[in-house]
Amino acid sequence: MKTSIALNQENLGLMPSNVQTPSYDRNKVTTSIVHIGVGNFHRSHEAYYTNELMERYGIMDCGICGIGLLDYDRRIYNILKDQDGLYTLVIKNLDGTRSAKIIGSLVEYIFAPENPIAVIEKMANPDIKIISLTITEGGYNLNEATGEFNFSNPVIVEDMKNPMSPKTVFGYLAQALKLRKERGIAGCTIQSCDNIQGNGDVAKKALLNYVAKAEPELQSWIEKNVSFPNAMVDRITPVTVADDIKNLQDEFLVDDQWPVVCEPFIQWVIEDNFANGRPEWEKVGAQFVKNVVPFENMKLRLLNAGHSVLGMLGALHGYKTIDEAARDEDFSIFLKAFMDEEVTPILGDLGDINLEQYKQSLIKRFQNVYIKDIIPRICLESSAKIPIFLLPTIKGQLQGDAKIARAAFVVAAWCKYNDGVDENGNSYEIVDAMSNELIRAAALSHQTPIRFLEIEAIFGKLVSDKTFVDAFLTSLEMLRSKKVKDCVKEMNSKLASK
Ligand code: CS2
Repeated sequence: MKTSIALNQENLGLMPSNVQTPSYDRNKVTTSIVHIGVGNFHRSHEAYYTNELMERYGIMDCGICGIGLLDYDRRIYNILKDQDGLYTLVIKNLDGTRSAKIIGSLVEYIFAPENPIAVIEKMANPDIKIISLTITEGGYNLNEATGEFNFSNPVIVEDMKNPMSPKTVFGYLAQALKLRKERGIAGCTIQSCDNIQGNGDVAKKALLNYVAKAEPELQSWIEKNVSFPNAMVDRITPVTVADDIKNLQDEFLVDDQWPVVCEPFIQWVIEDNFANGRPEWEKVGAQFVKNVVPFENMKLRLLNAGHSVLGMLGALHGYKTIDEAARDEDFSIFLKAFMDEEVTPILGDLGDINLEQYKQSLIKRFQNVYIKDIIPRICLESSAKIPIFLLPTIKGQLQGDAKIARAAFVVAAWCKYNDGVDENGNSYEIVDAMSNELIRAAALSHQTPIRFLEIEAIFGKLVSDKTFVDAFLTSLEMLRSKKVKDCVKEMNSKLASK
């Protein structure tokens, strides 16, 4: 048996021919992007697009410096240090074939807890034109229902007290932008790559809220010199599991401690609003448009919400992965009807987009058996996801023809999900910043079902909408007396005739 080759710069030349390696000289790459949150998604998406620019067009001035803000990031920091910033992207096609590509665009990495000043200085460096973010849906620290910045968050309190050793993205951005202002350096773009409606607007709002209290004299400078483009980002990127590491060693002889696996599909639609220039990502497939709203609506409310539908129903049933749930006929009928009857009516004018084709392609993507996207990844942090992915659909529908039965059923399934045990009696952990509140509300809902909807930070005023509340209560009662699959079958046949 051939031995696998440790991934690092020196060994790139030893990689077998079925592994694509950077053909450009990484020493010539200069850094103009700082990225906060180097998780799997950043590595399958922005870093991939940027690598393609280097590889196919020899554009070398868009290297990325990754930043790890959290103690949790220590592992990726150590691995990337060992591997000279290199990692493998394994693309898993629908027909079961895979390709392995080593990505070289990540050329620096700073672990913030060890060196906060280096991070601030890097972000303030005049060569840096873009600070991009994947800090998750919940990372913007805004209350979902009120939209207000949460100043009582203990890490925010700490950042206000110790501005030179920040812990949060807002603390870092404020200090770095302050330096740029003081030193007369041009502004930059803060580019959110998170799954949020108006992600640029949200990033701007959160930062300006923070700055208004922490560094008030910086506010107007930011408004004049920093831009926050909105964008829709898409590529299904599951959690890396031990088998992925082993398969990469067996099939491609690459010994990578943390490769990334993903689907072949990729999309990035960006508002062309960059304060200090940008890479020509359009050369490698990104779309620059004036208005990203239709694309965001479509993606968040169909793909991401579709994931939540399959995730919640699948978790109760005891499925482990999204493809299992998506290949369950009852669930897929339910999902398609949810998309057609409850989401499509509120999407409005999508211009040239062929929506039917998009929905069909989503179902195929969900069913990709090679992706093995685990259901716990989809269900984690639902308190930050559901208000973005699903509740806008309910609110939109309530103003129109009010078809919300399936969406309300998913909210009820989420309530039941927070009991922490599936229908086979297997328990699982609720991974969520609001887990205590969710678990408590779900427990109370056994006696008084509406308690779940009383979590104001999530549902806001929806608790007083009778149509929604009735639909939720009917669903929860059904889910607590029957198996989820039987409920779904019943809903499929009952609602089909309407
Ligand atoms: C998922 C997303 O986290 C989730 O719930 O829906 O991570 C999804 O896989 C990506 O947005 C795909 O682009």
